This record gives sequence, C-alpha cells and structure tokens, in this order.
Amino acid sequence: MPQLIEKAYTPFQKPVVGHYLSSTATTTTPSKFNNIRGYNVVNGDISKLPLKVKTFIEESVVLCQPDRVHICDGSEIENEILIKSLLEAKTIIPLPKYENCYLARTNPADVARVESKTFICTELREQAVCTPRAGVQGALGNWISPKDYDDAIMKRFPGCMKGRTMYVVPFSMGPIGSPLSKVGIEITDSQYVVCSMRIMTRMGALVMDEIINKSADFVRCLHSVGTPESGKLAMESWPCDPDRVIILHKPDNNEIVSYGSAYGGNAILGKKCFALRIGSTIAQREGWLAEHMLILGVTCPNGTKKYIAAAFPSACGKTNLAMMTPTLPGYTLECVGDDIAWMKFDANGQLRAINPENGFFGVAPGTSAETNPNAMAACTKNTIFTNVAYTSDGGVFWEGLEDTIEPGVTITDWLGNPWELGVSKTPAAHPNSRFCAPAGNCPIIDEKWEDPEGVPISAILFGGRRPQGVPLIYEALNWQHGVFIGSAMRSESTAAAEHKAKVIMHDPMAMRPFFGYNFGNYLKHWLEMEEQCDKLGGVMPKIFHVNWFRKDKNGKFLWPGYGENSRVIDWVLKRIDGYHCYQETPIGLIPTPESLKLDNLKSQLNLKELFLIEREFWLKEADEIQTYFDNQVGADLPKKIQQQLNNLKDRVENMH
Ligand code: OXD
Ligand code: MN
Repeated sequence: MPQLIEKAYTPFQKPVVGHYLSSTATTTTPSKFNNIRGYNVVNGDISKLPLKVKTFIEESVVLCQPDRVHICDGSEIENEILIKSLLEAKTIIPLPKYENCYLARTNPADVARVESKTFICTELREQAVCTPRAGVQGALGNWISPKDYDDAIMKRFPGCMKGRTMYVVPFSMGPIGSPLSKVGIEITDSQYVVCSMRIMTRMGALVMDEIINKSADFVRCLHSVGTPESGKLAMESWPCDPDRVIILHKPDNNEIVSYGSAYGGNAILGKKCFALRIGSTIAQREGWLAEHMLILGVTCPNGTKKYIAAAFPSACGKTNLAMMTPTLPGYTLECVGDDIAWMKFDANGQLRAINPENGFFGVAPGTSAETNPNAMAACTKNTIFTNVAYTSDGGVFWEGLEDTIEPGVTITDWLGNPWELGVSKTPAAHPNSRFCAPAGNCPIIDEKWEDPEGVPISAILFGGRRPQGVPLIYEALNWQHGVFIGSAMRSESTAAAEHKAKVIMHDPMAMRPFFGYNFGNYLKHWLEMEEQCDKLGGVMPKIFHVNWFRKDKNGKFLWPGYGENSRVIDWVLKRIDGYHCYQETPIGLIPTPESLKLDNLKSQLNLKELFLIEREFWLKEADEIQTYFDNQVGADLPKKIQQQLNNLKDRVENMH
C-alpha cells in the first residue's frame, strides 16, 4: 500500500515537542532522528531500521514522551525480563501449579471490549458505516471524522507515556512470509500487552527483518494505557483511563490508535483492530475475506479430510467447536484457529484460509475437562490468564471448574476477595475472563495450521445463540442465500463487550463489532466473491446455519452440544460430498431424519422440536430482519440481499 509511505501521518504532525527531544527535532525531519538528544533507546538499534519505521517511532516519541524506548526482539530473555517486571508491579501473580503461567487482574473498570468507544475514521461517514433511518441510532459501527480523530488523539496522547517505557512491537498476522500474512508494529506502554502480543502473534526480530528486507509495509498501531486526567491511577498495578477510552481506526492509512484500556481486543491490537477491522478493509481492496471465524479440520472414518470455517459471535463457543472431541467414532478433528480467518482464492478458485493469530484468547468460564479438554491442556504452560479466580494451591478457578477443587483448597475471586464454593453469591471469575495461550500448545493443533498457503475451505457455518425457533442446522440454497443468512444472523448478547442485558441482538456475519467499512459494501464484497471464484473455475464453499442453543418450553437445551456437534459436522461433510440427504423447508435445507447420525446419543432427543420450523416464528423473524435492514442498512443494502429476504418471506407465507 504505497500511499502509506507517501501519505503524511496526519495525527502526529502537530507541533508537539517532546520533553526528551531537542527542540529542533520535528516529525518532518526524519534525517535528524539519530541525532535527537536524550532519546533513550534501551533495547534495539534504531539506526538499522527503515526510515518509515524510524519515522513512526519518532512521531510516537514526540507525541507520547516516554522515558525510554525498547524495540522488542521477541526473545525468551526479553520475555523473562518483562514478566519479572510485571510480577514486581503486581500486575500479574505466578501460578506455580502450571509451567510459566500467570494471572493478571485488571482494574474492574477495564474488563471487556468497549464497542461504544470504537471508531472508524474515513473522509465520508458513508465509507465507514451505513446510513440508518432518520432518528435511529446506528448499530453497525461508529464513524469519526478526520478532524475529530486528530482531536481525540491530541486530547489524550501528548505526554501520555511520561515516566514509562515505550515498547515497539513488530508482529506478523499469519505465518511470517506467507503470501496471506500482513505485518504490523504496535507501539505500547504496557508490558502486559507486549507479553500478550508475543503469545497472540508472531512477534519480534524476524518480523522486523521481514519489514527491513522486503520493505514490507506495516499497519501502524499506537497504544497507550493512558492516565486519568486527574493524574491519579485508580490501580497502580493496572494503569488505564476508563473514562477516556477510545479505539480508533483509519483504514486509508492502515492505522490504529488505542487509548485508555489494556484489555484484550482494546489493546492487543493485532487481534480485532488489525485482523478484523483494518483487515476487512485491506481484504476488500485486495479481493479476499477477513472474518470472525474459527477454522477446523475434520477427518472422517474413510480418511478424507475437509476444512470448515465457522462464524459465531463472541463467547458463543467458537473455541469449543474449533477444539471439539468428536463423539462419533472414527472422526478426528483438528484445530487451525478459534477466532479469525483470512480467506483468499488460490489460482484454481479454491478458497484457502489462514489463522492470522498465534494464540487463543479464549473465554475461561465454562471451559473445563468436560467441555473442552484441549483448551484446558493448551493453557497449562506459557499462558497468561486475566480476571479468573485463583486457588491456594497455585492454580486457576472459574465457573465450570467446580469439580477440580481439592479438599482444603481455598479460592480468591478475580477481585482478590475470598470466595467460597456454594456460598459466595458473586461469580468467582469475571464472565469475560480469559486465557491467553500459545496455539502450538493445543494437543490437536492441525499439522497445516502454519501452512503459508492456508487450508482449503469446503464449508462456512454461521450460527448464534438462538433459544427459540431456529433449527439445529439448515443449509443455504446457494451462495447468495448463504450471504443473506449471514447478514441476518442474530444471537443472545454475551459478556465479551459492554452489553449487559441478555437480549437477542443482530450480529451480522458475527462481525457487528468488527466491520472496518460500510456493512452494505461488505455484503457486496461477499456477493462478488462468487464471481471471482467462477472466473477462476472454482467451487464456492457451501454455507450452513447452526444453532446449538435451542431450548424447550422448560428452558432446557434441546441439543447436548460440544462433542455431539460432530454429528452435525458429519451431515455437513455428506452435503459437501454431494449426498442427497436433505429435505427442503422455507428457510433452507435440513437433514432427512435418517441422514443425521444419532446412534448412541446419550441424551434423549426431541428431534421434532429441534428441527421445528414454525410459520409464525419465521414470519416474525423475517419482519424483524426487514426492520433491521430498513433501520440500520437502508439504501446501502445490496438488492440481491433484499431479494433473498423477499424470497424467504414468500416461502414462509406459503408454508402450511
Ligand atoms: C474475542 C471477542 O475476544 O470476540 O474474541 O470478543
Ligand atoms: Mn472473537
């Protein structure tokens, strides 16, 4: 993206003269960079860096005024020093029950992604977000003007790293050197973020070499935990500025700026900010897809292997499905990724996916040896937990691990208070508490998970938490219908962001919080993928919608889920292979009763209720989708998607 190099880096061009800089240093004279007096680089050799990297560092130094600059090499020793320092600051505590694992406890005001303070900056509003109906609050992202973007930075960043070290973190999303990968540099004043980025991305000297040797362009990511205006931190061990949190993206400059939070997607900028928001804009420009999807590989008894991608909203079981232990005999499942997929056609029109991440940032509560033994195994070494509870024998605890507590062991909750099993009324772990574990730890990590070419995708699943009305699985009639199904996705809200009530929210493509550009244009891009595939002579992946969460009238789940989901995957595989094992319904194709392998299922199954498709429910659903499109997407909605909704309405109206 050559415009990156040539274009001025606007927000930092304001004449801010850093405390540690000579007054002659300016952001527009990078040649003087090496002569800046008092510029205290404690690790790394700035003189070896390309001009554009130096310029990024210099501009950030001028703006943030750190005491020191540390260019990260990603080495073991560097990590050890950072961990030691985090231990001294009491940001983390050791968990001696495991190997090199730690627990971080955050400021209780900094516990989740802050969607309401997350913005996309473009010249025109309609480039970033849809135009909602007059008087309706847009719910498909927030736009910020270039002026307000600059102002937001200038209100928060000048001097924000005084007294701190500025870390320069080169990282690759995707295997280093893969044609599908992209690189970034995150500048941050949080050691916790550096250690997390080392787990979640490929980070360090090899990536900097890539930038130097290939003149690779990089996504500029600037992050500061900030300091409240009062100058007083509420919690020394977890600096942040919750009242002024802001997460900014400028797709035209491939730039991310985040202030005030050190938590997850707000601060580990390779993840949601880069791999999804900026990633989706790069993908649109370059003709590929950056999606909120797990990737799994499944081998059936006859030895054939297929890869499937699946988009579920945050905290709806992507990690569990990605690492599932199939209950169906003869099937093995392997994990390529649990949260994000970058997918591109190869020369033959085969869609291929990489997992741009290097680790799992999984929701802890509910994860256990029963629900996800592979995730449990993945987080027994080199893992950073955040906001879980800990035990007196040096381990972790969260809701779902009740059976693991030995007699005499006591528990301390995520806030540091004593917590008693069966007595305490508050959760031991925060509902959005996480484990941050290297992907390579997962016992069933796929042999191709780092294949630079990616893995071939045969099917895409959409899904959400739908307690009512939505069957266990249905298949889209074709690509356009599948894109419509994705656009109409709805799910019960979870704790991954700041939403509190358990309401059914629209979450199109599981991307609602992560679109980097106008959702209507995003849908057009998805529709156009079919033409791209046709031209290359490929076959589009089949699209399905799954719902593990349907409940009966007593509120009990109708489907056991977890490893039993292999039965649903088996049907997907049959359909990929072209077996005629479906029945048509107004909403799509569902399995014929005999084609769903249900033998030896432990729990009683009410198959009829699980697959019931009710006219009244679907009429209401179609109305609801129409209202959502009218209110939120308006004129940006592609006609083909409206046509799919009209078709659905017709089919449902005519059902008896
Ligand atoms: C996540 C999320 O952290 O989706 O993966 O919130
Ligand atoms: Mn996610």
